[in-house]
Amino acid sequence: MATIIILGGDGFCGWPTSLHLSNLGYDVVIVDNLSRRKIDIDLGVESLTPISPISTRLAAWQEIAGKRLHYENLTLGQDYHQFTQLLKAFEPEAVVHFAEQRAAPYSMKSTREKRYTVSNNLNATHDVLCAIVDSGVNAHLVHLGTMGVYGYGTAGMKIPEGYLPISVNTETGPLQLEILYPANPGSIYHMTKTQDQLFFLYYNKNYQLRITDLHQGIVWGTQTPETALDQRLINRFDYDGDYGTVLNRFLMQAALGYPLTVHGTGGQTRAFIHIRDTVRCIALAIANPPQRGERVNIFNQMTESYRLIDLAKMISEMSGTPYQFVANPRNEAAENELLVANDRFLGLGLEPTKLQDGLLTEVQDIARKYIYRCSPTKIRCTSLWQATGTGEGCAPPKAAINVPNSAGGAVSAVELPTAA
Ligand code: USQ
Repeated sequence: MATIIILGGDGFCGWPTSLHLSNLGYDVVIVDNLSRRKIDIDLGVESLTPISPISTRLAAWQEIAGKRLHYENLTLGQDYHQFTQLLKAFEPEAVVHFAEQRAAPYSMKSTREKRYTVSNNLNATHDVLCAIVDSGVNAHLVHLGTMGVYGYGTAGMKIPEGYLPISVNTETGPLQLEILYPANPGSIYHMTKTQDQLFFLYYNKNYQLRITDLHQGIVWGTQTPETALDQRLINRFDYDGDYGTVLNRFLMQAALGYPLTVHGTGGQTRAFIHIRDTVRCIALAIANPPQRGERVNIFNQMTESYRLIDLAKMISEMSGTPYQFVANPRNEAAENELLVANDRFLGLGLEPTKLQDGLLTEVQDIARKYIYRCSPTKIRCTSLWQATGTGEGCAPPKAAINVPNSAGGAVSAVELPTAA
């Protein structure tokens, strides 16, 4: 079967995708410089789930599935020559590109993280495109983009899949056009993804590269059928204020009895997708490539939209843990409506995993199982969007809460916020 190169194949979306594609019969080559693991060390935090070293992961998959994952430790955006050689050696059918710094709060932490996110993400994406042309391979590039390229105001319409039909009044009459939906990034991270879109537009126009850009919503969940096969294959679960995404954070906070941290009014509406659907969408995108000469193929990779306060209430009722409103550290609209077109994946046969499908409990069970690994001091979001922040970020009042130890028996007292 064909070879697929997965850039960022050790990360939260990349690892389960690597296993899923390997399970489908593709020969999978993972390229990853383990930067996500290094950022954990810098931040002094770990995935809630105990992830294995990459060598253990690879050996476990070979033992369990009988399939070999090839691994290369390269830094995209720097190791250009090696990457070009890799493309020539494997002649992949597709290159799946997850190799970008993916956390908005991390990208807003300080000048250092802003500069790292911009240089890492933009150089990586450009080198991937340039190397595909340079090596002469006919690989389809599948890129993990974000719903955040559209911005999170109220659009006043259903957000289309990438392209917006417009009508312009000219001297000779109305002109119908289809343009890229206007970019409206909400963070430095999101800005890099909007810049990626222009790289794609150009390389597609000038070199006829076949490119699919997936505008993904907020991923929730942690395990897929493949990562659940063995403890050594477990996927990461980020809960900290920089990398944890909202739904997983709420579920982890609920497991800890830490009042759920709703930023601002909770009137923000966001698009969501379960990690199981992420990997299925990537497989569908690979199986349905654009033709040479066709414009960049854009999908909205999301399955449902929710208002944050409704999520907080749902999880609070499920768990008995209260929610609290905390000062919003971000610069974002307090409230927005969100309607998103996602017909393209549904048309290709995606059967969406919904919040109501029972998987919330599965995620909560995982959070409960590994809650002893959490550092309560890492839960607060401390990354402020504006240089002159409006105050305390999300630093609510403190109270003692007990965190169970791994044996589930003895407890250790720590300082945690109370509900407002
Ligand atoms: N939020 C809270 N409480 C928290 C954490 C977050 O209310 O404790 C709020 C945020 O203020 C924001 C919303 O939840 O309004 C979403 O935040 P998030 O951290 O879950 O998601 P975001 O920063 O947008 O980024 C994540 C991924 C990113 C992906 C993006 C998809 O980290 O890689 O591109 O989701 S999207 O949001 O659709 O652009």
